[in-house]
Amino acid sequence: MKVIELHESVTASNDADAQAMRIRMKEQGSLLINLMSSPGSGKTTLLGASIKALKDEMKIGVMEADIDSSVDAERMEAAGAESIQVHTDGMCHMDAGMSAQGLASMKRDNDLIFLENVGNLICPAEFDTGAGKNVMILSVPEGDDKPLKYPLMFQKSDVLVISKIDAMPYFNFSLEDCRKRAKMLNPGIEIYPLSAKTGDGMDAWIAWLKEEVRKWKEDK
Ligand SMILES: Nc1nc2c(ncn2[C@@H]2O[C@H](COP(=O)(O)OP(=O)(O)OP(=O)(O)O)[C@@H](O)[C@H]2O)c(=O)[nH]1
Ligand SMILES: [Mg+2]
Repeated sequence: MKVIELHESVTASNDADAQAMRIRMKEQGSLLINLMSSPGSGKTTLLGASIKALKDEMKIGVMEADIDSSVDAERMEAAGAESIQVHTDGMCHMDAGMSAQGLASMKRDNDLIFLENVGNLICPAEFDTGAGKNVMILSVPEGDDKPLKYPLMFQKSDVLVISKIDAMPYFNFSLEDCRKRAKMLNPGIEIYPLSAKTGDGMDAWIAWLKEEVRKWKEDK
């Protein structure tokens, strides 16, 4: 398992670096998806199920960003993706320079690359990683009020995945209230409620991924 120790980017121009990276990734035909959420909301589980559904149709890479350990990267490699683990030197987010350092160590041109960002709903939203799409996950046990408390994350995301919907009977979670609150902050946000455990709602999410990879390659 490849583990890369990252250091904070020296450049002050993160937005420019991120834009340059998006252009490079477009030329290469690799769609980078930045996946953000609280710790334990189900990022790695969703990635495992997505890799299983897509690995016969496209090459998939995963960059796992954590403060320590390589358990998630090992799970992704076992699922069939090219997988690298990056350690963020204690930092609670990834930025464009850090993503570029991680991507440089991938050995093949993947069609789809997931960056599993460090688990929290605050700092990752503040830094453009150079990804083509930003996806956030909110799990049912976290509560439907989170758009009110962490607005920036909802504003920066193209897609909101509401995960663990199989747990809905045990929590006071209103899909409708959550949807309204997220749309108020970001009218264009697409919302996919699903359970990676039961497979409920997975088809729509997988269809979105396929379509985005197709568009990313086509609009070159
Ligand atoms: N009931 C239920 N549990 C789930 C689902 N998806 C994930 N889990 C459980 O949630 C816990 C955390 O899942 P992970 O996929 O490791 O979450 P993560 O967001 O990658 O966690 P970090 O990387 O530590 O931030 C595990 O116990 C999973 O089995 C789901 O759809 N339903
Ligand atoms: Mg994880």
